[in-house]
Amino acid sequence: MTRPLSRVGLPGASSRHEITCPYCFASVARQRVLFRCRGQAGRTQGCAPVLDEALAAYMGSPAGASLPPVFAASGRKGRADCPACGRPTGNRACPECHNPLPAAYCDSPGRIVALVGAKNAGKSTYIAVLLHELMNRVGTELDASLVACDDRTIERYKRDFARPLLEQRRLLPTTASAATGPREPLVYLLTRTRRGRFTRARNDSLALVLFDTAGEDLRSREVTDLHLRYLEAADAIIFLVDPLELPGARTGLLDAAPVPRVPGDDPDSEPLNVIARVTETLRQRHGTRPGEPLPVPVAVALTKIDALRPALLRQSALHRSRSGAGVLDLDDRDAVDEQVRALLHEWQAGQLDTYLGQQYADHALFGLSALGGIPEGGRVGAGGVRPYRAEDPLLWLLHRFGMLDGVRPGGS
Ligand SMILES: Nc1nc2c(ncn2[C@@H]2O[C@H](COP(=O)(O)OP(=O)(O)OP(=O)(O)O)[C@@H](O)[C@H]2O)c(=O)[nH]1
Ligand SMILES: [Mg+2]
Ligand SMILES: [Zn+2]
Ligand SMILES: [Zn+2]
Repeated sequence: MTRPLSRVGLPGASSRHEITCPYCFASVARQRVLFRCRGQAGRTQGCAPVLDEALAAYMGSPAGASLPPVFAASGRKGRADCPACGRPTGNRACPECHNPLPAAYCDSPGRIVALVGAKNAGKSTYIAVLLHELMNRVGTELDASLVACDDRTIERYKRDFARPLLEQRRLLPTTASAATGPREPLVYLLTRTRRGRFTRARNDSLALVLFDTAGEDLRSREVTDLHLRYLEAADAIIFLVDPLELPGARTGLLDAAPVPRVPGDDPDSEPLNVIARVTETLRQRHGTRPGEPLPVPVAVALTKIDALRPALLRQSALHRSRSGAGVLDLDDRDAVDEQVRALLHEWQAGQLDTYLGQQYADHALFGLSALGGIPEGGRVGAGGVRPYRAEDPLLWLLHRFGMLDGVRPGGS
């Protein structure tokens, strides 16, 4: 049983009547979602595959786009009979791009999380590690399963993220601009079992859509059309900031850390300018007046904190491991938020915090490390990938989405 989540104050979340396609980000009325014939299987008769032109256009090639036909039908309980062959089907497809919309996605509120940050901020590495954490340690802790919604997501996660980084321990290549070819989001269904003391266990589901943007594409105002739609559809934003890019952080870095850029080198890639461009895009969609804060929650995370001198972290909240098990520890949250704010100000990057406070109704600061150590020679450091607090931004967002309780262990 899935329960509709409360959507109080959360914009963009698909309403009861509309869903946002996680592939083309079109907003479509539920009754417009198409069905796709199940085709021939074994000895049962069904429609033969034909070239699906809308899908081929989306994928940029006819390869893999020959499938049994789609058709419109009102459908009952998510099923309809194919008008051509009469076989019942429960397979759904987006009316715009014809990508499969898994039943679970149609039934659960989809939350599109936009992951943005300058070139080299650590976005791709973060996606690889965050998903792995959710499928393993953090998933267990939350009593949650993370399941890919389609085969392409499984394949792409393995090929582009898990195999190179986690198995072969090679750093990921720079993400190619979306202008060079179609790029697809990774679509997962996160299902949490919640056990009340006196109530029956209940499952809450959330479709999690992650899109790995190329920092390159966020440098200019001419963002691609797909990016624009992705940002416009976002229900939450994770904004990654590389502390090595903050000139003021230089003195706080380990000697082994790469030398930070010269300030003013490439103003387009400065964190503040990247977030300002994203913010402008969001403003157009939400139609807010300039002084009015945007309602989309923004998690701002300093990446690569393994490169900071231990002295900086010793007294710090960031130094502790998160204690919560299946809950969001709000005391810890406040302490980390304060700590990162102090670091930003110390590094003359307080502007970033001030700007976010002015533009967004709800932003929170984080510090994390996806790799857990400084890489060497294009490879992950000797100890392997040892993420640290990588899940924090997502836990906060789950809390915001009403899927994770917040507690104050201090009891206030
Ligand atoms: N020390 C340390 N370095 C990291 C970490 N994560 C990423 N890096 C370094 O940052 C580099 C860039 O990481 P990516 O994940 O490719 O960055 P990106 O934001 O996807 O970059 P683009 O695709 O160009 O936009 C990596 O090659 C690593 O050298 C981390 O947790 N710790
Ligand atoms: Mg990348
Ligand atoms: Zn058919
Ligand atoms: Zn679509």
